[in-house]
Amino acid sequence: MQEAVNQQQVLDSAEIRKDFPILERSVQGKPLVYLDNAATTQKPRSVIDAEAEYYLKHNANVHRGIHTLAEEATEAYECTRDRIASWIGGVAREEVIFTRGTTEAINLVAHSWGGANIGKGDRIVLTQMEHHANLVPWIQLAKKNGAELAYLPIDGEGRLDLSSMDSIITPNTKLVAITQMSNVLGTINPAAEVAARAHSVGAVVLADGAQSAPHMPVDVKVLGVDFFAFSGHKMLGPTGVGALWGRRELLEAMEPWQTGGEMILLVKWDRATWAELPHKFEAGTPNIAGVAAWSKAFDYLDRFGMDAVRSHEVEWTRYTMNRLLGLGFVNIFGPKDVEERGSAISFEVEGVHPHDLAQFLDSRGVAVRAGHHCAQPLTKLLGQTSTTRASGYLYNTTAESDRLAEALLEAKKYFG
Ligand code: 7TS
Repeated sequence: MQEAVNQQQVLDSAEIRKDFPILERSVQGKPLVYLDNAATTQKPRSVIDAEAEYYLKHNANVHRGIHTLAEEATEAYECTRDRIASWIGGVAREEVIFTRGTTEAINLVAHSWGGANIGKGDRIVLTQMEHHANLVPWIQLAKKNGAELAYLPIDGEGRLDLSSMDSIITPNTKLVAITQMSNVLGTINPAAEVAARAHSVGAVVLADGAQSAPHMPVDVKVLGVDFFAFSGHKMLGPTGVGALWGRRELLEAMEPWQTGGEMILLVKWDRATWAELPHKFEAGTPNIAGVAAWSKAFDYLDRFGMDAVRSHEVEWTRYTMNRLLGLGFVNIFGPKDVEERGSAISFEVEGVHPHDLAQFLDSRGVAVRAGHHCAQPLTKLLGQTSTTRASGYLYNTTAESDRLAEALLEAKKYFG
């Protein structure tokens, strides 16, 4: 898979799989069917090699030493920042802050922007389908600063119900934080529409892109949001790296969240001033190897283009949902129309507990996730304590969906 592929071409998953060494392994004596991509994706050899190559040839700390290795390390690290800046719609590189992932990016905004701008009587609006990463930081902030929380509801098919949006996003709303794609329901949210309403009352908008950035084209300017958070490990990159994009005026006005080395301009015994963006928000030694290798994940996805990745997943999701529904005992949560959703398919099998089911599927080599998927209030709203989730990516084939369906049939017989 060395040459650029025509972006219109449907992806050749069989060929793509050859770039992912882990997909060749067996689990419980069966060829692995990896369908836990919403939790984390597998890595192509180019990403794995880049991380090793960094340690083998370039390892040094960034932004400090005036020696060749330090310059190479800094260049590799900063090169990924440029990559991200263009990848999310051509923003300024200074507006891209490296974090450990989506969770840390949202915590940064909650502490640094929220702590200073959300006070008593102010409102924070979220949706009923948020991952805990875009829920708990706001619960904590609301508690600390005396703000109130309100939620945009979901309809019976797990789509955002915007009919009451104007009465929920009130003039005292200071922040609207929504996921662009649900990790449980798969729902793709009309973030731009919500952002427009939020801005009309002067609120700031954060989009959680943990599930959207890996699976569809993202342009933060088209979305019209003010902050955008996402993770490297859900898009073929290493674990422990992620990014926050924020509008420059907001970032410049914010106090740093973490303080220490790398982020200062001047330090006296009793005070300190801060470095320019983005360094103000990057205290301490970052995951340099991870950031350097993340750029290879962008290279990999760019061979196909995100339109092609999205098209592949729409077809894979359509096939998989039809296959599961065809079994007659599977109930899928979230939108039925594949154009309205991503490839995370959460479901219940009548009479079988999700944990038992996941364990049974594992015995057949099929990796899925069972649980509340870090969205406890949503899972409860769906009337469940947990669900089973199969989630696909560009290397998943319909033959694997058949393996999933066959294993579900066996499980139903076994437990039924
Ligand atoms: N937001 C959403 C929508 C997510 O799906 C996740 C992770 C996060 C935020 C947090 O990302 P992190 O990289 O900081 O951990 N979602 C999942 C999942 O669905 N199963 O495992 C992790």
